[in-house]
Amino acid sequence: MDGVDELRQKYLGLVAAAEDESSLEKVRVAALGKKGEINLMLRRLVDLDKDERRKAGISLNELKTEVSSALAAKKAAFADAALDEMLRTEWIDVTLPGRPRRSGTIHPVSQVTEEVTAIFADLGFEVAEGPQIETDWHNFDALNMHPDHPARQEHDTFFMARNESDDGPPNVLRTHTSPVQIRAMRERGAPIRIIAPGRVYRCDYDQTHTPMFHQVEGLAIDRDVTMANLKWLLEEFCRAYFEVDRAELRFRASHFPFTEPSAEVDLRCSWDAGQLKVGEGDQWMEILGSGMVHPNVLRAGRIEPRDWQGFAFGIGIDRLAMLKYGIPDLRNFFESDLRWLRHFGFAPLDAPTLHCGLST
Ligand code: 2NL
Repeated sequence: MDGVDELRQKYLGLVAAAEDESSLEKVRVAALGKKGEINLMLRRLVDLDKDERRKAGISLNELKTEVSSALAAKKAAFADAALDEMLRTEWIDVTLPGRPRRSGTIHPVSQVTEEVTAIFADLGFEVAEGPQIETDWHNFDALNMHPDHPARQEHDTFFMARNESDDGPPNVLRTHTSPVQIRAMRERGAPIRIIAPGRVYRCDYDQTHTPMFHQVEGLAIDRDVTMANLKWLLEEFCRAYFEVDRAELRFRASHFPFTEPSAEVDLRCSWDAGQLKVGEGDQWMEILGSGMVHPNVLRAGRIEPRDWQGFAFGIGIDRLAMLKYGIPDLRNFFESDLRWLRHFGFAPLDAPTLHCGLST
């Protein structure tokens, strides 16, 4: 049969010349496809006589095999080249230093909560936690604030929605962390030394009030705890928190329903050019409220007032943060402005401790 050699030359040439997989596929179809040239020739074998047909059949099948394997080899070469190209371009140098990536920062409120916790932990206080949605009883009655007590109105309480079927007063968003301490007294009994830091809620919004803010309360109950112990403790706290050698406090008579007697506590300081200095100067700055726990509150905590006594105090965390870190406006605290967070935030891995430094 004529033309087999020409076909061989033609298709081996085309395979060799193919520059990519799609042109190679076109060559395959032209040669070996159903209507490809080699198949057409195979079909024409019927026109030949027996001897010719046998010889031509053999050589056409050889041609077919030869072109097929040339196609397969070329295809494999393309795949190898593609892999080489990938290995050449898609590599990474694992010895390069990491790219500096902007990470988040610790919010001043979190930072100060950690600082306060570290200081009181060092002074022997455990951290207590409790629910932010409280019963009316835990938030008010147990703290010697009866339903018609005037201080209840001052608390600007957020009330929870109530099911029709419930009777009794609705639950509230806690207006202070005192209910945490009520729960702790009832669960653990006396003696007890705890602080309760956390979110509290009051329906109030202006330059110095946000509807959610942060408080840390402290409670120490034992046989013979007095306000002298309280004053020492708070001075130690102020020295540690403001990172100064000296802190002087002044107790001013006050009134809270849950303490008797009660004192508001002022810290000696000076303000020079908007800069706060603690432990010197002739100004006084109110920083917290405190007192001896009212007997009714001890009883609500299932602690017998004839056997036990103790002090309690409450500090605003947000204001502590503003004072120490020179943050001017409380409202920015909860606006989630990334520029503010980056400016006033703290490095994520610098946990405040007394031995490594609270704020450095
Ligand atoms: C303030 C006043 C205060 C307390 C909180 C308290 C808690 C229990 C019993 C008695 Cl369980 N007292 N807490 C006592 C006095 C004052 O906070 O002006 N805080 C910013």
